[in-house]
Amino acid sequence: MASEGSLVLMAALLLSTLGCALGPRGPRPVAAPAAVASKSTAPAVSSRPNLVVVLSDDHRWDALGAAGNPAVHTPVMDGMVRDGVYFRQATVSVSQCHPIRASLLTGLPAFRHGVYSTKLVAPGVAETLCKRPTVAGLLKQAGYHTVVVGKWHVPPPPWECGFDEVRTWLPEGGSTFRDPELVHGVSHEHETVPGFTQEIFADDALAFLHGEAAQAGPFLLWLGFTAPHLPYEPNPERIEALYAGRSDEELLPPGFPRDVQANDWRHYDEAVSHLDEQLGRVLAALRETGLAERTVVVLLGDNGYMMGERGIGGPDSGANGKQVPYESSLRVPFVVTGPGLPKGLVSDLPVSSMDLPPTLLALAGIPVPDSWTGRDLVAALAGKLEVREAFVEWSDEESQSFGRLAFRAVRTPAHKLIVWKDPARSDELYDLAADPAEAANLIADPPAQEVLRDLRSRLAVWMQRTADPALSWPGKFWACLGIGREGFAPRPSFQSLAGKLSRLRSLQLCPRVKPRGGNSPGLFYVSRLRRDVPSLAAPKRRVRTVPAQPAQERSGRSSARQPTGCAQVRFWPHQAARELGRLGSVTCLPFPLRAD
Ligand SMILES: [Ca+2]
Repeated sequence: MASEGSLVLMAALLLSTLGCALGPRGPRPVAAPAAVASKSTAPAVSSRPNLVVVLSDDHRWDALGAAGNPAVHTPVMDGMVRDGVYFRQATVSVSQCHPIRASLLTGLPAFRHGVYSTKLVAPGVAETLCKRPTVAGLLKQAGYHTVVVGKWHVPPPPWECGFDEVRTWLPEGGSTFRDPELVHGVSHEHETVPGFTQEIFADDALAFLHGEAAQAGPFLLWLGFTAPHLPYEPNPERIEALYAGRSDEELLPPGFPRDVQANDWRHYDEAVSHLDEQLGRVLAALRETGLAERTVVVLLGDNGYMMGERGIGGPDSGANGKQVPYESSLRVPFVVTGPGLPKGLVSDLPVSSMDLPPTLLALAGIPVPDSWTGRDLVAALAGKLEVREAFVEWSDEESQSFGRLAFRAVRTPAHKLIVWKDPARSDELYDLAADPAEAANLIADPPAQEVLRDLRSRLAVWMQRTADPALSWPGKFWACLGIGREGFAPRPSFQSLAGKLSRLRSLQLCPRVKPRGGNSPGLFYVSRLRRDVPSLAAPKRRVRTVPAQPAQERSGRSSARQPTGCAQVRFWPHQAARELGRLGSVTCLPFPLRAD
């Protein structure tokens, strides 16, 4: 974990009370990169606007003209970008239809709600998922008329999840692109509906928008298209004509590798364009009915798709072209338009799909549940809260078809850290600005260690805040000691942290800390265990003191010395986190940090 002779302090938190806070919800204004257009004034959003949430399916970030891809034809989406806010760094919190849709409804990470993947769902989720607060349920309680059309793909049916009106819907994850088998209303009976699937959904959305309930408002319209998810085709001839006469090479987006076996970009782009056309019909209906003036429209891809990059999602991959923590799997189109929102604002804030649920509630003036991990993006645009990074998970560690590759990741527009559960698999750090293809893993690159420490600290804080069970992954998130609940130092050094810790009455660190490599339990030294740290002074089952022992006897490293008068405390990190967390002023967080 650390080089010989280095000091590793298993800890990372600083205190707001010590004047060093940089809390995850800190009040610092949004730092807008120079390339980003920004407004100096806070947007004034209309009171209780209608909300239309349009979900595209397996929609890569760059399958969008406004993303800089000249090959794909998306005039309607590009128009939304001109009319609203385009979050071009948006990522999903989990890259698959089933878990992400449960997250969008419940505001919770997959590891919390239990829909881990299409193949792994915690027992009883169908009965319990929508017993929790949901976006639709909370809006309904607040007087919104809540309507669903299109792809659902959540374990309980929509009427159990807060929807008043269930129109034409697809319970499952996918369907044919023409003459699909769909369900009408509160039913589980499928019937074949003639026509193109995207048009059927748009037709039904239009039927609602032209009705009395829409005019009465306010409403939530949850509109799930199935494009451009497999099978990509058939699409209408007028859509096919958009790409006729162009070579496959011409249809690759800029930046897509030319040396991989690419998936079917022609039909994928057709599917995007057909969706774009149908979205245009929805937006036109909003204008024709006068609803546009009081309606916020969100376009969000539910996950990306690798389309053959890194050998993933190629021609024979079926639907398994996502799940992974790389850019084309995680990044999606995310555009918001509506009254009072900025127009033509291109934002590089590292927003997440997890931010949509609280943003919807905030737009409606509804308090956001404390358990929700996302951020109100309207407040972020106004500089009222900070959006510094996005977090990503894959929590299905059992399904062979997804590689049994559970991970956590933290991403900024500049960098990404991926931590795999598998201890044999190297973690990954990428400089996204210099290396957007994520070709060079910088995890062991000496100049990158400062960035690595920073991202680890951010991930640690988030995992602690969300009580992420991945804290118990052996050998990954072992051992650290932090102080305070409100914030952390992005790069705490041993000296600075030891100095601050020494000001606490409860606990003092020894001046030297010896790293302990390998798996948990972690090990750290404290010079004194005071009576007001009862769970350490009177150790419990897994938090216990052990006799002092020269470090070189364990490690054979002569440079490590047991500090005189210090005690060792051996602990399993997640239990220690819990024990220390009870103290109020002391919280344990994962990840070792190298000392100065
Ligand atoms: Ca999807």
